[in-house]
This record gives sequence, structure tokens and C-alpha cells, in this order.
Amino acid sequence: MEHLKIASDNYVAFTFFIGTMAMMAASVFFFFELNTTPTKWRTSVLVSGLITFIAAVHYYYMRGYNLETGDSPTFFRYVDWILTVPLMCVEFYLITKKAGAKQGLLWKLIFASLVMLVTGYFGETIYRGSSVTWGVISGAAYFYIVYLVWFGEVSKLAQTAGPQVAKATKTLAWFVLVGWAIYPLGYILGTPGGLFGIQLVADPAAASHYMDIVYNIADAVNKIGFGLVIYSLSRTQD
Ligand SMILES: *C/C=C(C)/C=C/C=C(C)/C=C/C1=C(C)CCCC1(C)C
Repeated sequence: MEHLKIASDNYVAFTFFIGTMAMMAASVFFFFELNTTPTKWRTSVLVSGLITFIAAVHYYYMRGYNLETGDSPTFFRYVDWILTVPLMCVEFYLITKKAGAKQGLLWKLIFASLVMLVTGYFGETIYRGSSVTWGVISGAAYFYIVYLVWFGEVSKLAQTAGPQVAKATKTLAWFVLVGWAIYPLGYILGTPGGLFGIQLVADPAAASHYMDIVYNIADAVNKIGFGLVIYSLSRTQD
């Protein structure tokens, strides 16, 4: 069996390994804690575990792919996001459901997240030449989600759902506003034309390395952080 060496300054591989382990550990934690989770929060905590579990499996693949080819595993990355980001939308729906959230809201969130990711994928892969246009469309869908969770239906429902749900929703909204904003940063670093034609990193190989590191950090913060907010909500009296 061949052993692949990892250079000590290979931060891309480092973040893929640490990402894999962190997602695995978080999944084990959420799944085992289900036992002692009150029934009404069980689905929410289960979904937290599913998000990190799906990511753990993809990270396992991405880590291996990156190690063997040295390339950016864009395909696996987007498959992972297309599964996990809608599940994060489900979390917003589940915690505001008791306050009257309708399925229509869930579909709005899911639809916006799919538009955001599919157009982002186009800009990163098939239509790299017009990455700015696709990035802008993706950004518009992103801001629509930000609007829904900060000022729209999600935030209005959360305010009538009790202080703990309101507080948790606000924290999750911060994740969406700040934590999710890290992704367009990775996109800007990694795609040609970068930010409205300005190329931030000239060397394409270096650019894709920066992009992977930024995405890996963002995934760990957002997926595990999001899950922990839901977990602590499940430990309150609301
Ligand atoms: C667990 C994975 C998460 C939370 C992924 C979130 C991804 C985004 C918020 C991506 C957003 C993008 C833009 C807003 C514009 C450029 C293209 C994307 C897809 C990187």
C-alpha cells in the first residue's frame, strides 16, 4: 500500500483532516445526546447530527481526493452543500413550527438555498469565465435567506415562540449573516475574475488552495456551531 506524505505546510490537507474528525466527533455527540433530549426537540437535534454526519462522509472523501490528486474536490463539496444547507433551512422551520411556521416557508428557504448553490456551482465549474455574474445571482439568493431569517417570516415567528426560541433564532441568524458570508469570500479568492474582475490571487493553484482552506474553516464553524445552538436550545425550558 502506498503512503502519501503530507508536507507540514500543507494547510489544505490539514484542514481536510481536521474537518473530517471534527464532523465525525460532532455527529457522535449529537446522536448520543438524543437519548436525553426532550421529545419535542429530538427531531431538531437529530437533524443537527445528520448535517454533521453527511459532512463527515463527504469530508472523508474530499480529504482522500485532495490527498491523491492535490486538486480541489469541488464536486463533492457542492454535493455536500446541496444536502446540508437545505437541512439547515429545515432547522429554522422546525424551531418556529410551534409558533405557526407553514410548509410554504420551508420551501421558500430550501428553494433560495438551491438557487444559491446551483448558481455558485456554475460559476465555479462550468461557466468559470462568467463567475462574477453567477456569483451575483447566488449572492441575491443568499441575501433573500438573510432577509427571511433577520426581518422576514422566520424572525417574526421566532419572536412569538418564546424567549429561548427567539434567542436561538437570533444566534442562528448571526451564523447566516457572518458565518455564511465566509463562503463568497472563498469563491472570490478561488474563481477567475474574482471580485468584479479583480484577481486577488494570481496563481490559479494557490487561489484554489486558499478557497479550500476558507471553505473548510467555514464548514466547521457553521455546521458544528449551528448544531450546538440547536443543542443548547434543547436543554432549555422553552
Ligand atoms: C455547510 C455548508 C454551508 C452552510 C454552505 C453555505 C454556502 C454558501 C452560503 C455559499 C454562498 C455563495 C455565495 C453567496 C456567492 C458565491 C457562491 C457561493 C455558492 C460560494
